[in-house]
Amino acid sequence: MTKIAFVTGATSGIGLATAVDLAKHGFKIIATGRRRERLQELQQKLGEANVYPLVFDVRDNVAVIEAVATLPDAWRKVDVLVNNAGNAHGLSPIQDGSVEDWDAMIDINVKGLLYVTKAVLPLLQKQGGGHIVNIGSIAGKEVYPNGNVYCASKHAVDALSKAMRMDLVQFGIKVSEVNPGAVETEFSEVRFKGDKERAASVYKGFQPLQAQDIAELISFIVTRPAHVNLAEVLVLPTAQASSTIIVKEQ
Ligand code: NDP
Ligand code: 8X3
Repeated sequence: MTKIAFVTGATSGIGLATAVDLAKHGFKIIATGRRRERLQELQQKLGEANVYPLVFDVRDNVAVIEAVATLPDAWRKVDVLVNNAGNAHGLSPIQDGSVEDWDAMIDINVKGLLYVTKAVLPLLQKQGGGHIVNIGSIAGKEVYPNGNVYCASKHAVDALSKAMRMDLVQFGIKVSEVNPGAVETEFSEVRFKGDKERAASVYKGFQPLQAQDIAELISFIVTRPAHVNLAEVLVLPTAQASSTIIVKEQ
Protein backbone atom coordinates (compact mmCIF):
# COMPACT_ATOMS: atom_id res chain seq x y z
CA MET A 1 0.00 0.00 0.00
CA THR A 2 1.20 3.54 -0.73
CA LYS A 3 2.74 5.21 2.28
CA ILE A 4 2.18 8.83 3.26
CA ALA A 5 4.92 11.20 4.49
CA PHE A 6 4.14 14.50 6.21
CA VAL A 7 7.08 16.84 5.47
CA THR A 8 7.35 20.26 7.13
CA GLY A 9 9.29 23.02 5.39
CA ALA A 10 8.72 21.46 1.96
CA THR A 11 8.91 24.81 0.15
CA SER A 12 12.72 24.90 -0.10
CA GLY A 13 16.04 23.28 0.68
CA ILE A 14 16.13 19.99 2.54
CA GLY A 15 12.35 19.68 2.92
CA LEU A 16 11.65 20.25 -0.76
CA ALA A 17 14.35 17.78 -1.85
CA THR A 18 13.04 15.27 0.69
CA ALA A 19 9.48 15.55 -0.62
CA VAL A 20 10.69 14.92 -4.17
CA ASP A 21 12.97 12.06 -3.17
CA LEU A 22 10.36 10.33 -1.01
CA ALA A 23 7.91 10.61 -3.91
CA LYS A 24 10.50 8.79 -6.05
CA HIS A 25 10.40 6.04 -3.43
CA GLY A 26 6.62 5.77 -3.84
CA PHE A 27 5.46 7.94 -0.95
CA LYS A 28 2.56 10.35 -1.20
CA ILE A 29 3.48 13.67 0.39
CA ILE A 30 1.68 16.05 2.71
CA ALA A 31 3.82 19.09 1.96
CA THR A 32 3.76 21.99 4.40
CA GLY A 33 5.16 25.50 4.67
CA ARG A 34 4.02 29.11 4.59
CA ARG A 35 4.65 29.77 0.87
CA ARG A 36 1.53 28.41 -0.82
CA GLU A 37 2.77 29.02 -4.41
CA ARG A 38 5.82 26.83 -3.83
CA LEU A 39 3.66 24.01 -2.47
CA GLN A 40 1.44 24.34 -5.53
CA GLU A 41 4.51 24.15 -7.81
CA LEU A 42 5.55 20.98 -6.01
CA GLN A 43 2.07 19.56 -6.48
CA GLN A 44 2.26 20.30 -10.21
CA LYS A 45 5.71 18.73 -10.42
CA LEU A 46 4.82 15.50 -8.61
CA GLY A 47 1.19 15.21 -9.69
CA GLU A 48 -1.98 16.41 -7.99
CA ALA A 49 -2.82 12.99 -6.59
CA ASN A 50 0.62 12.63 -4.98
CA VAL A 51 0.88 15.86 -2.99
CA TYR A 52 -1.47 17.39 -0.43
CA PRO A 53 -0.38 20.98 0.33
CA LEU A 54 -1.01 22.32 3.83
CA VAL A 55 -0.20 25.97 4.46
CA PHE A 56 0.51 26.97 8.05
CA ASP A 57 3.05 28.65 10.26
CA VAL A 58 4.54 26.12 12.72
CA ARG A 59 4.66 28.87 15.38
CA ASP A 60 0.86 29.00 15.50
CA ASN A 61 -0.39 25.98 17.43
CA VAL A 62 -4.04 26.62 16.56
CA ALA A 63 -3.17 26.87 12.86
CA VAL A 64 -1.21 23.60 13.08
CA ILE A 65 -4.11 21.79 14.75
CA GLU A 66 -6.65 23.22 12.31
CA ALA A 67 -4.53 22.36 9.26
CA VAL A 68 -4.06 18.75 10.35
CA ALA A 69 -7.80 18.50 11.11
CA THR A 70 -8.62 19.46 7.50
CA LEU A 71 -6.81 16.43 6.06
CA PRO A 72 -9.29 14.26 4.19
CA ASP A 73 -9.62 10.60 5.27
CA ALA A 74 -7.46 9.38 2.38
CA TRP A 75 -4.58 11.51 3.70
CA ARG A 76 -4.87 10.68 7.40
CA LYS A 77 -2.93 7.40 7.29
CA VAL A 78 0.40 9.08 7.91
CA ASP A 79 3.39 6.71 8.11
CA VAL A 80 6.29 9.17 8.26
CA LEU A 81 6.66 12.64 9.80
CA VAL A 82 9.72 14.65 8.78
CA ASN A 83 10.12 17.56 11.20
CA ASN A 84 12.31 19.70 8.99
CA ALA A 85 10.91 23.27 9.14
CA GLY A 86 13.44 25.48 10.84
CA ASN A 87 15.98 28.19 10.42
CA ALA A 88 18.55 30.47 12.00
CA HIS A 89 18.00 34.18 12.54
CA GLY A 90 21.17 36.22 12.96
CA LEU A 91 24.70 35.32 14.01
CA SER A 92 25.58 37.65 16.87
CA PRO A 93 27.31 37.39 20.22
CA ILE A 94 24.85 36.96 23.07
CA GLN A 95 25.37 40.57 24.27
CA ASP A 96 24.23 41.91 20.87
CA GLY A 97 21.53 39.36 20.09
CA SER A 98 18.04 40.44 19.06
CA VAL A 99 15.17 39.18 21.20
CA GLU A 100 13.01 38.90 18.05
CA ASP A 101 15.61 36.58 16.49
CA TRP A 102 15.81 34.49 19.67
CA ASP A 103 12.03 34.20 19.83
CA ALA A 104 11.85 33.17 16.16
CA MET A 105 14.41 30.37 16.55
CA ILE A 106 12.91 28.99 19.74
CA ASP A 107 9.34 29.31 18.45
CA ILE A 108 10.06 27.70 15.06
CA ASN A 109 12.79 25.14 15.76
CA VAL A 110 11.62 23.95 19.17
CA LYS A 111 7.98 24.85 19.82
CA GLY A 112 6.98 24.43 16.15
CA LEU A 113 8.48 20.95 16.08
CA LEU A 114 6.55 20.09 19.24
CA TYR A 115 3.24 21.50 17.95
CA VAL A 116 3.48 19.57 14.67
CA THR A 117 4.50 16.37 16.44
CA LYS A 118 1.59 16.62 18.87
CA ALA A 119 -0.91 17.20 16.04
CA VAL A 120 0.39 14.42 13.77
CA LEU A 121 1.25 11.79 16.38
CA PRO A 122 -2.34 10.49 16.80
CA LEU A 123 -2.36 9.71 13.06
CA LEU A 124 0.81 7.63 13.42
CA GLN A 125 -0.55 5.93 16.53
CA LYS A 126 -3.75 5.02 14.68
CA GLN A 127 -1.56 3.28 12.10
CA GLY A 128 0.00 1.23 14.90
CA GLY A 129 3.51 2.48 14.17
CA GLY A 130 5.33 4.94 11.97
CA HIS A 131 8.50 6.96 11.84
CA ILE A 132 9.42 10.47 12.97
CA VAL A 133 12.57 12.00 11.49
CA ASN A 134 13.73 15.18 13.21
CA ILE A 135 16.20 17.42 11.41
CA GLY A 136 18.69 18.52 14.03
CA SER A 137 22.13 19.87 13.15
CA ILE A 138 25.80 19.70 13.98
CA ALA A 139 24.75 22.81 15.95
CA GLY A 140 22.77 20.47 18.19
CA LYS A 141 25.93 18.54 19.01
CA GLU A 142 28.36 21.41 19.63
CA VAL A 143 28.16 25.17 19.94
CA TYR A 144 30.13 27.74 17.98
CA PRO A 145 30.87 31.43 18.54
CA ASN A 146 27.79 33.62 17.87
CA GLY A 147 25.64 30.53 17.31
CA ASN A 148 24.25 30.71 20.88
CA VAL A 149 20.44 30.54 20.50
CA TYR A 150 20.39 28.65 17.19
CA CYS A 151 22.70 26.05 18.79
CA ALA A 152 20.48 25.94 21.88
CA SER A 153 17.41 25.34 19.71
CA LYS A 154 19.12 22.47 17.92
CA HIS A 155 20.41 21.02 21.21
CA ALA A 156 16.74 21.02 22.22
CA VAL A 157 15.89 19.08 19.04
CA ASP A 158 18.62 16.60 20.00
CA ALA A 159 17.18 16.17 23.51
CA LEU A 160 13.62 15.91 22.20
CA SER A 161 14.59 13.30 19.62
CA LYS A 162 16.13 11.10 22.32
CA ALA A 163 13.15 11.70 24.63
CA MET A 164 10.59 10.98 21.90
CA ARG A 165 12.39 7.72 21.08
CA MET A 166 12.00 6.64 24.72
CA ASP A 167 8.36 7.71 25.04
CA LEU A 168 7.16 6.37 21.69
CA VAL A 169 9.00 3.03 21.53
CA GLN A 170 6.01 1.36 23.24
CA PHE A 171 3.83 2.31 20.24
CA GLY A 172 6.25 0.86 17.68
CA ILE A 173 7.06 4.37 16.46
CA LYS A 174 10.65 4.89 15.32
CA VAL A 175 12.34 8.24 16.02
CA SER A 176 15.42 9.20 14.04
CA GLU A 177 17.52 12.33 14.08
CA VAL A 178 19.51 13.62 11.11
CA ASN A 179 22.21 16.16 12.00
CA PRO A 180 23.72 17.86 8.97
CA GLY A 181 26.75 20.12 8.77
CA ALA A 182 26.83 22.84 6.09
CA VAL A 183 24.12 22.36 3.46
CA GLU A 184 23.73 24.91 0.67
CA THR A 185 20.07 25.99 0.85
CA GLU A 186 18.18 29.20 1.64
CA PHE A 187 19.32 28.71 5.27
CA SER A 188 22.08 31.36 5.25
CA GLU A 189 19.97 33.80 3.26
CA VAL A 190 17.36 33.61 6.01
CA ARG A 191 20.02 33.80 8.73
CA PHE A 192 21.50 36.96 7.17
CA LYS A 193 18.08 38.49 6.44
CA GLY A 194 18.25 38.38 2.65
CA ASP A 195 21.94 39.36 2.27
CA LYS A 196 22.69 37.01 -0.64
CA GLU A 197 26.38 37.91 -0.85
CA ARG A 198 27.03 37.15 2.81
CA ALA A 199 24.98 33.96 2.49
CA ALA A 200 26.94 32.79 -0.55
CA SER A 201 30.25 33.42 1.27
CA VAL A 202 29.35 30.71 3.81
CA TYR A 203 29.64 28.05 1.08
CA LYS A 204 32.65 29.51 -0.80
CA GLY A 205 35.94 27.64 -1.09
CA PHE A 206 34.66 24.13 -0.34
CA GLN A 207 32.00 21.73 -1.54
CA PRO A 208 29.07 21.97 0.87
CA LEU A 209 26.40 19.31 1.15
CA GLN A 210 23.39 19.73 -1.12
CA ALA A 211 19.77 19.30 -0.04
CA GLN A 212 19.62 16.18 -2.21
CA ASP A 213 22.36 14.54 -0.08
CA ILE A 214 20.18 14.88 3.01
CA ALA A 215 17.01 13.87 1.15
CA GLU A 216 18.60 10.60 0.01
CA LEU A 217 19.69 9.90 3.57
CA ILE A 218 16.16 10.48 4.88
CA SER A 219 14.71 8.19 2.20
CA PHE A 220 17.24 5.53 3.20
CA ILE A 221 16.35 5.88 6.89
CA VAL A 222 12.59 5.53 6.35
CA THR A 223 12.88 2.59 3.97
CA ARG A 224 14.83 0.30 6.32
CA PRO A 225 13.12 -2.96 7.34
CA ALA A 226 10.53 -2.69 10.13
CA HIS A 227 12.96 -3.97 12.79
CA VAL A 228 15.71 -1.44 11.98
CA ASN A 229 15.83 2.12 13.32
CA LEU A 230 18.76 4.23 12.18
CA ALA A 231 18.43 6.42 15.25
CA GLU A 232 20.97 9.17 14.66
CA VAL A 233 23.23 10.37 11.86
CA LEU A 234 25.79 13.19 11.75
CA VAL A 235 26.44 14.02 8.10
CA LEU A 236 29.14 16.48 7.07
CA PRO A 237 30.74 17.82 3.91
CA THR A 238 34.11 16.12 3.44
CA ALA A 239 35.81 19.47 4.04
CA GLN A 240 34.12 19.91 7.45
CA ALA A 241 35.38 18.35 10.68
CA SER A 242 33.40 20.36 13.23
CA SER A 243 31.26 23.50 13.38
CA THR A 244 34.39 25.65 13.33
CA ILE A 245 36.78 23.55 11.23
CA ILE A 246 36.04 23.75 7.52
CA VAL A 247 38.99 23.52 5.13
CA LYS A 248 38.48 26.21 2.50
CA GLU A 249 40.49 27.02 -0.60
CA GLN A 250 41.73 30.61 -0.59
P1 NDP B 1 15.59 26.56 4.00
O1 NDP B 1 15.58 27.96 4.48
O2 NDP B 1 15.94 26.29 2.59
O3 NDP B 1 14.21 25.84 4.35
C1 NDP B 1 13.53 26.08 5.55
C2 NDP B 1 12.12 25.53 5.44
O4 NDP B 1 11.46 25.71 6.71
C3 NDP B 1 11.29 26.25 4.39
O5 NDP B 1 10.54 25.33 3.66
C4 NDP B 1 10.38 27.15 5.21
O6 NDP B 1 9.11 27.29 4.58
C5 NDP B 1 10.20 26.32 6.50
N1 NDP B 1 9.85 27.20 7.59
C6 NDP B 1 10.63 28.15 8.17
N2 NDP B 1 9.95 28.83 9.10
C7 NDP B 1 8.69 28.30 9.11
C8 NDP B 1 7.52 28.60 9.84
N3 NDP B 1 7.48 29.57 10.77
N4 NDP B 1 6.40 27.87 9.61
C9 NDP B 1 6.41 26.90 8.66
N5 NDP B 1 7.51 26.55 7.95
C10 NDP B 1 8.63 27.27 8.16
O7 NDP B 1 16.65 25.83 4.97
P2 NDP B 1 17.13 24.29 5.08
O8 NDP B 1 16.48 23.44 4.09
O9 NDP B 1 18.60 24.32 5.14
O10 NDP B 1 16.61 23.96 6.56
C11 NDP B 1 15.80 22.84 6.87
C12 NDP B 1 16.20 22.33 8.24
O11 NDP B 1 17.54 21.87 8.21
C13 NDP B 1 16.11 23.36 9.35
O12 NDP B 1 15.56 22.75 10.50
C14 NDP B 1 17.59 23.72 9.60
O13 NDP B 1 17.80 24.17 10.90
C15 NDP B 1 18.23 22.37 9.34
N6 NDP B 1 19.66 22.39 9.03
C16 NDP B 1 20.14 23.11 7.97
C17 NDP B 1 21.51 23.11 7.69
C18 NDP B 1 22.09 23.90 6.59
O14 NDP B 1 23.32 24.12 6.60
N7 NDP B 1 21.33 24.37 5.63
C19 NDP B 1 22.44 22.28 8.49
C20 NDP B 1 21.83 21.58 9.59
C21 NDP B 1 20.48 21.62 9.82
P3 NDP B 1 8.32 28.68 4.44
O15 NDP B 1 9.34 29.79 4.47
O16 NDP B 1 7.61 28.55 3.12
O17 NDP B 1 7.39 28.69 5.58
C1 8X3 C 1 23.09 24.61 10.23
C2 8X3 C 1 24.54 24.37 10.26
O1 8X3 C 1 26.76 25.15 11.25
O2 8X3 C 1 25.28 26.85 10.31
O3 8X3 C 1 22.45 23.94 11.27
O4 8X3 C 1 24.77 25.82 12.39
S1 8X3 C 1 25.37 25.62 11.10
